[in-house]
Amino acid sequence: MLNVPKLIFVCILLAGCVVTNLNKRVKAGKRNRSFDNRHKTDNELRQFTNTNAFSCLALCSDDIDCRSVAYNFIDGRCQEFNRDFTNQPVAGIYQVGWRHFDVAKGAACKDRPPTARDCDDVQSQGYTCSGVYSISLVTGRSVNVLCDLQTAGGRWTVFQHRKDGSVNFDMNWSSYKNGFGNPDTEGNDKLYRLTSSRKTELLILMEAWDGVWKYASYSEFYINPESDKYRLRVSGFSGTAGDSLMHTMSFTSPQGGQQFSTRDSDNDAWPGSCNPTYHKGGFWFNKCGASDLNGHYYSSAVDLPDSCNWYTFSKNRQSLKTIFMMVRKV
Ligand SMILES: [Ca+2]
Repeated sequence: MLNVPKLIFVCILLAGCVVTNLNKRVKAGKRNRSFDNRHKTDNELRQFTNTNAFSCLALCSDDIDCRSVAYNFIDGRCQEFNRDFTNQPVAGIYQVGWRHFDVAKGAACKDRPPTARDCDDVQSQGYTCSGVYSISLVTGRSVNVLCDLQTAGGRWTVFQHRKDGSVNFDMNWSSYKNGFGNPDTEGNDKLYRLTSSRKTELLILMEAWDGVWKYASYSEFYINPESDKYRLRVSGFSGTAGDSLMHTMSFTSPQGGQQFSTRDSDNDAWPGSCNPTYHKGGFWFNKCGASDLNGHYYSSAVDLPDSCNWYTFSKNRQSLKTIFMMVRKV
């Protein structure tokens, strides 16, 4: 007779070893034991069959919108979810074999390359941990930027990040030109340098207050120089969060795309100034009412026009919990 209990015991050990090894490679796997032997279907993104624990976690680590996985060590099924299991009520039906893992993306790194042009260059030098790196956009001058070296192949230079309300984003033109925070906004001058000399794509990752992550991806993205008020040029949308930037392109002048506006520099298409009448922060406002990822950070999902929001995420102005805006060369 097959020794089933022993087989399961070996499988459990094996899964543990795989996850331990995987931690070194893709920062995967904080085990959530409260979901052991629970089969969940809510928040499922996709499902794979005939996987092992290693490939299940690796698949999630590579997918833009995956935040956690469930792996069934008996039949090899792998589920990806668009939220993690932290602070989530135990749900699903009882089914033997399931193990759940939150997939951490972006662990801290200790080693840093001496010089790098951007996050793409950091990764090509063999560094694989997401975190803050020093890069030189202009010869002889270094700036600290956040690099995402894991999402969808990595190589991303993060130019805007919202994570809490500690940094005021309702800043003036000069602050948005030069950047502020540490380093929460790189500033439009650096963004212009990053996007003007080569074809660049844009990825926006967003988390709602219920823990759900969605993304918006644009295959081409750049901004014009300050002389044209950092006019937005973007096209080629794909993603799960909807195309909220289309609004800023849809009423356009022949130049295409809106200019950047702040509370002290009204370049929007509305007769008044969108900030502060409707919005906060600096953004490529059109005739107001559009999404604003630099809006006021509320500590809950309030539905207000001046919040940091992405309208097509949930068809309202709900303030988002986490935002990453990042670019990489195509
Ligand atoms: Ca105006």
